[in-house]
Amino acid sequence: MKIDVVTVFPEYLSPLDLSLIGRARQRGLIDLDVHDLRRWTHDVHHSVDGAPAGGGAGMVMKPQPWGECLDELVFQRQGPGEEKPRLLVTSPAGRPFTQAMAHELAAEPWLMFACGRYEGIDQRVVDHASQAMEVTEVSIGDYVLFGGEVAVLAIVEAVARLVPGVLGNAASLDDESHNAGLLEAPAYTRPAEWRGLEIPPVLLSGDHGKVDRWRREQALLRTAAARPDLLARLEAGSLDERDRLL
Ligand code: 6GU
Repeated sequence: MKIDVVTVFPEYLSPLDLSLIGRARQRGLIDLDVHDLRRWTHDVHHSVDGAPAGGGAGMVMKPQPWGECLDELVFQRQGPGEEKPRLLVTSPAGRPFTQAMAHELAAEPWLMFACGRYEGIDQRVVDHASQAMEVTEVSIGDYVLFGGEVAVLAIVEAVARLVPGVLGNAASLDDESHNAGLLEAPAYTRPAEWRGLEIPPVLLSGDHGKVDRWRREQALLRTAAARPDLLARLEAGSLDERDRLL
């Protein structure tokens, strides 16, 4: 998978060199480039922002550097018949990023992230790019960040671990979908007793049926406590008879 990230703070993306993502890059599973938007400015101050039309606080990113950036990275790089990237524009006003969207993005051959800063990017950048490629404005949650860089770190990590070969143990992905729509049960590892607290004995019983049942109950209890919205959204029929007895 090819990933391009365009930002005014390239060093903000340096964690992508580390750990599992860094290893996936070294192994050629992910081809990731980070670009400095200021490369496509022409004035001495390398300015990328301007006052909002209509007035108001903050600054808006100018369309010109983004336009020239996309011209170079997308249109001039494209051979005949080649695919275009899926463009993701970070914005607190975007579509909420979810595990379902992570799966959707993991199936794309080429992702390009445009990190918005200040009060966002001139809307014409999205409107113009939409004429040539699929553009999705995306948010990672209902809170406001200074810019999209941290959002891109989160999204790239969630997507990369779904790319075949990136995760060492593919079984952990199966486990996740098995638990679809519920939070995970709590996890423990030895010692069996630590500071007077015990691992729930069922987990040490060796009875896999009982362990599965216990995990299912814990997942339901945790979800009801922390995310009642998720329980309400569970597909009809996904709760079985024994769940109903809880
Ligand atoms: Cl993608 N960008 C910004 N600036 N704030 C956010 C966000 C994105 N997602 C949640 N808050």
